[in-house]
Amino acid sequence: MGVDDYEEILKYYELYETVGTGGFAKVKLGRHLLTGEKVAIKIMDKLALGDDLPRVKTEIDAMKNLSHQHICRLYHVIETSKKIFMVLEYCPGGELFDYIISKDRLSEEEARIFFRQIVSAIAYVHSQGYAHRDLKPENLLIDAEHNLKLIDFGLCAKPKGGLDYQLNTCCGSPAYAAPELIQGKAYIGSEADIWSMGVLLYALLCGFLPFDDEHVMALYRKIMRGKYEVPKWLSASSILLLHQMLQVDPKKRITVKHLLNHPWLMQDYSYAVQWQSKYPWKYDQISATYLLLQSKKAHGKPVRLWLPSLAVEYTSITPSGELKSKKNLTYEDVEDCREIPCAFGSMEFSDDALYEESPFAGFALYTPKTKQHSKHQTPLDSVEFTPPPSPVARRAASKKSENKENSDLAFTIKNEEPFVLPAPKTPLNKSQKEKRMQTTPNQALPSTERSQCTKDTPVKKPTSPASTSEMAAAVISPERRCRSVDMDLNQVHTDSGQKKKRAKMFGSLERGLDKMITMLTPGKRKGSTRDGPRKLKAHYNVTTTKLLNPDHLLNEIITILPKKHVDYVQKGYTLKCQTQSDFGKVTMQFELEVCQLSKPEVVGIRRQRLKGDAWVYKRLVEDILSSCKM
Ligand code: 6BB
Repeated sequence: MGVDDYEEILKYYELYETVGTGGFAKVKLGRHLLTGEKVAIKIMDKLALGDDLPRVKTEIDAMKNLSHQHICRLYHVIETSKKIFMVLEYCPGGELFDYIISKDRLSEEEARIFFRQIVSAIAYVHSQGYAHRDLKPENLLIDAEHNLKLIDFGLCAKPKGGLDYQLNTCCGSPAYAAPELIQGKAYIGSEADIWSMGVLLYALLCGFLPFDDEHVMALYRKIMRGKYEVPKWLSASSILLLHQMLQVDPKKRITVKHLLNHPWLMQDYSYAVQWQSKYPWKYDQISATYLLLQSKKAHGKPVRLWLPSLAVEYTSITPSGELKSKKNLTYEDVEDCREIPCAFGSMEFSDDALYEESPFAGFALYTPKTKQHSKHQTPLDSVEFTPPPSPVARRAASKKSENKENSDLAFTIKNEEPFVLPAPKTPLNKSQKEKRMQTTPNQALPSTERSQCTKDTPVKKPTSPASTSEMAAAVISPERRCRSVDMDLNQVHTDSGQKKKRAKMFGSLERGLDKMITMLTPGKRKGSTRDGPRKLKAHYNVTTTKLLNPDHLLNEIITILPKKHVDYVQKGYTLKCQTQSDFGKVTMQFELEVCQLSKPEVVGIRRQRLKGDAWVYKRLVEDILSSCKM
């Protein structure tokens, strides 16, 4: 894959680790340069998509039309000659599926909180004429506020005559598919969604599926019979609701309208499920700015923010959308302006000097150092336009004139002349700069991770720049912003891995050299065994043990994995695991990481599924962990 494809996304975002790999897409975490906001970026390779390309178009079209508090937001779509990038809302809580299995099952009260949000999302989706057709706990993510966000609209349908029109395509995951759908009959999309929601509610309340079988035909027979086990812990009202949703005859199935104020959903609530979008368009300063910029763009004018008299005042937008200006700038104010987007006029000061290491979803990245503000100053933290986290943003803004047709939003200033940014207080000499180049920011990752940008994201070997201009180019080069941690199959501990290993020996040699450079370069090595395991907080993806020695646990897991036919790559205390079918197809990818917990000071195991069937993964990980002495 060419450099150009990633260069386009790297103009606006920093890329971090992969959190998911599907059949044709991979999801990476990222950060929007201008705002510093975290995002998820779905990356698809057009060639690999093949016949699935229309599915991506369906998803993008649907997500552009749907805007709801329980639907994952689509912020940006970038298409290059080879790739499609979808920039999506960041949901650090991961999948609802993992949350359920971490707790075995949810209490009725907790299931109700989540299920009301699912009903809200689906009532809205149906009101817009869509059926989702792939509802399952893997497609519901948990955001930072512990709210659910529906994802994956690739299989959704919007029948031309409305949702009452029948559909024919059999799609979705078999375990959640309605009986009429698997029989190949014409079906109504909204009715099929209600069935899937019944299976989902059952999974929330029971921690396992109502219809399950290793063999698809046997599974289909169970679904068509519609008989499921009723565990003793289910309340009478839960049993009734499940019965109303899991009706084999779609015409007897409850509708979403009747779910909104169903007694089970109303228990402990005084109001029906609110399904209307809470993201209405506001007619305030921010919306006006957005609409006016959009109109400028439509008229072929450069898309810029016009900040009047910037030399003597700077303007910011408060959280309420008000414009705030600060007159009579002092030298310190100008210093502060380095950190607001409108002021990126210079590459004079050292970019690296502003950055320090901070944890990001378990991996290292760089955020601007917080500046100390004297009492009389407005702290920039309170300003809506907070500093973008990267030198790249500054370059993007200073390159504004080159970028006219491509820029969605390029900030500029009206009068740049008097607005000269101060040089760094202690300018770095060339050798100091070069040192920084070698040690930051990529340094914070284990060497193999750094070198593994190669798989999808091209990596240039960092060479010592000869001049300051080369230096600037190196500072903003894409590879420095790609901290991918993709699995390196060259190192997989397996027979099939051995063959690939030989085939890619030269790549490995190069990586070995890289490793050595890292070892000889002072600096932090996250995830390296010498540093010990990472300290993590108790989280639902972390299983606690009674053990105190992380190395014992790591060795224990390493001995178990081959017995369970799991191949792995070890990176410090992280085991990147995968299973393969008899034909060598990768069926599942997941990570197991031995970590240190505090209070109680015990060793834990973090697990994360990257690819493969969620329930098969659950059984496998349970099997591995129960085989370990812990
Ligand atoms: C998304 C996301 C958004 O992820 C494998 C598939 C949004 C993922 C996320 C996360 C963990 C930590 C931080 C953020 C839209 N479509 C797909 C998405 C799919 C993967 C989820 C995890 N399992 N935030 N995050 F998942």
